[in-house]
Amino acid sequence: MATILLTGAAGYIGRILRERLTCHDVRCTDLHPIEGVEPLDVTDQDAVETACQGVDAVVHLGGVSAEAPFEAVLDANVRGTHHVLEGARRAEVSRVVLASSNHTVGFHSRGAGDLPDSVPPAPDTYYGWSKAAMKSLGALYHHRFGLHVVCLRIGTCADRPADPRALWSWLSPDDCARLVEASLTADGFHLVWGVSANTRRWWSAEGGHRIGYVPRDDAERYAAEVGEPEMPADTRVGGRFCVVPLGEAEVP
Ligand code: 15L
Repeated sequence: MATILLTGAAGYIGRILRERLTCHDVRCTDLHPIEGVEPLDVTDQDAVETACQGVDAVVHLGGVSAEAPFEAVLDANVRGTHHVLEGARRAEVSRVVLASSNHTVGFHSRGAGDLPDSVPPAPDTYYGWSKAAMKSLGALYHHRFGLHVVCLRIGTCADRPADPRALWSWLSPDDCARLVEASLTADGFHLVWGVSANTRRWWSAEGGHRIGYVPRDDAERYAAEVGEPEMPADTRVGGRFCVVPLGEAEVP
């Protein structure tokens, strides 16, 4: 059992982890608190450092999770992650798990063989760019200060796949929790695709195996209800993020 600081705990993945990381002492925080979740603004360095005191690990989900104006992702995602890594270092927290995204490499296309974990950045949005910056900040804090950092390049985390793309990009809620559990014991710096054991997956499973992540769910069981992709299928990692207007937040 570990004491974990969870940022972004009121969001969708936050709820998944609150419900599943029950064998740990999880300190839940969010910019917009709800019942059982304390307020924490990751753009406030002092508040983040205080929240890091006495924890074994930080699981950092907090920030902007879709395309947004440049300044918004710079502040919440890049500065916020800097504050988390710096807070962890100052409070002597040895482990940080960072929620990154497939949109860091959104312009890579499907080719022969699985897309490796080590594929270079090719962000599809300011959002994807900010998540790539988070990853390199994580690497900096690992190399400089020896923090154990696992960066999760999350696909489509959802209760079930909702469209043909998710038949390969889906990360089930249970696999999401398995991925974070594995990340909490991995030493060193790792960048890992956050995806389930989907029959149609084309993102490498190697990095996941290296940290002991064994996904169990497969989007294929929903294939009939989701339907097949129209031809020509979009085979870029980022899907529609490759064409959304740059820097414009989507109206829900
Ligand atoms: C993400 O990074 C987003 O946060 C999420 O809303 C989805 O769009 C997901 O990627 C995806 O690519 O499906």
